[in-house]
Amino acid sequence: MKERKNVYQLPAGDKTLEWYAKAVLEMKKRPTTDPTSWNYQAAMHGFYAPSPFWQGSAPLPSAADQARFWNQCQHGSWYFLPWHRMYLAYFEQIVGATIVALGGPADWALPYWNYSETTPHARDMPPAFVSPAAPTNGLWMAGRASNSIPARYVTLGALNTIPYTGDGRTSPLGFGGPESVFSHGGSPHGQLESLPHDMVHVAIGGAMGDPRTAGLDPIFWLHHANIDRLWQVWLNMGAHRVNPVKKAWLDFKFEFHDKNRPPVVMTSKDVLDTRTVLTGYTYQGVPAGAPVVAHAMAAAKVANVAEGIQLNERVDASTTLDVVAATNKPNVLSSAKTLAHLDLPGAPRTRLMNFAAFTKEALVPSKPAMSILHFEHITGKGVPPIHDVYINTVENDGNKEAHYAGSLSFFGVEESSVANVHQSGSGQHYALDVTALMDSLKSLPNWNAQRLDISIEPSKPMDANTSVTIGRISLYSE
Ligand SMILES: [Cu+2]
Repeated sequence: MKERKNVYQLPAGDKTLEWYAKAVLEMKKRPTTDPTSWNYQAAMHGFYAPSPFWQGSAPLPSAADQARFWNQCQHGSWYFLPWHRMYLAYFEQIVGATIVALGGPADWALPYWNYSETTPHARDMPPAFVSPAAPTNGLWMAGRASNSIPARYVTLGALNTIPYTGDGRTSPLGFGGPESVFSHGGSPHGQLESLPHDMVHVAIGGAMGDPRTAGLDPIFWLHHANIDRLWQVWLNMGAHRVNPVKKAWLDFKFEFHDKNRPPVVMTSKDVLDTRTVLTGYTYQGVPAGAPVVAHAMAAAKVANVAEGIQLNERVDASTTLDVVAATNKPNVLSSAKTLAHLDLPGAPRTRLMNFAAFTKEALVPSKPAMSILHFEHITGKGVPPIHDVYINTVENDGNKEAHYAGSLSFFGVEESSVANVHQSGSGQHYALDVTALMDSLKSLPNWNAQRLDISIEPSKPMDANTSVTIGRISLYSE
């Protein structure tokens, strides 16, 4: 059993990163046609020949091989977590075999980067990935935009999400993504995928900022190990946090290559327990095993304290939502803030009580109606900056942060804007749960029940090679 360790808690003199760096350089020597090469492994996530990051990668495998094994990454989908777990498992096996061939230890495991920790420098990329800044350092990557992630882009509110699936329209948003077919986008990203996953990609930028090049950056794999770890953390919190049980999720087959290169097949069912994925692994500090189910609030609180977040449960997975307002023209984003507004239908609706299920909770009449703000048909070019969304800042009450609704990463927007074998080209879709924010804004003196003002603000200037258009902004509510 391997243990994937916290990269910032590796003991002095530990060789995990040193061996990783050696293996990366070794895998980079292999031709792109070799499934165990650095390029081939990255291309399984995504490949885009015109990208500067892919220059010099020829000769390439046959078109048939590319169609079968490349561009497989699952985003905006309930397969996001299991697909990336499988992908990491075979990658770790291939790196491990490379390290053994180089004379290294047999128990190498991928470390994880927990950027959400409150320890100093947790949000800085581990130093070994930054310096020396030279191609001789297997962990360094040219073209990154930043080596540090702003705090608001690594928060873990996703762990509060109860249902695994959900699209924020017919149901609340899900932790792991909406039910979908084999997918590259188009449907809203799951809560964990939106934040912190997408944000970390775009905040680092460069190759990491685009799914078609992200796997080329050695930090990608430590980032995804952390996302994979958070899946287990979420399950361990219990209180109805469970994986899907539908056969469409459990049995869908994905193809990879193992360390000996032949194709192998895996399904979600094969990766439900990390201890039985290939030779098995656990995460340092995270109990593995069967998740606690049904109101395990004590365990949930312990897990939350460990992750440094507040518990704010929503167990109402059966809630249905309706669109209550939408914009009627697209919004083109720029380096200035973009203002849009929604005409609301009037007085806020209050949640209907189910007196058949008369509980302590039902005695509280003021539970706010769930409200989800959707950004649909997002198309664009390049790697645009993360944009922060505020509601009703026109009130200018001097407390802007109290109006913060969340952020939009646009991770993969260029790819989603073009129709191809995997997607329609109808663009991306993000959804922000604004239930608590709307509830607090309603208590402000200038609340207008007929109008919601939305401000979309770039976290840094847009450069000339990037663009984003949001086709429609809509509000769904109970
Ligand atoms: Cu990713």
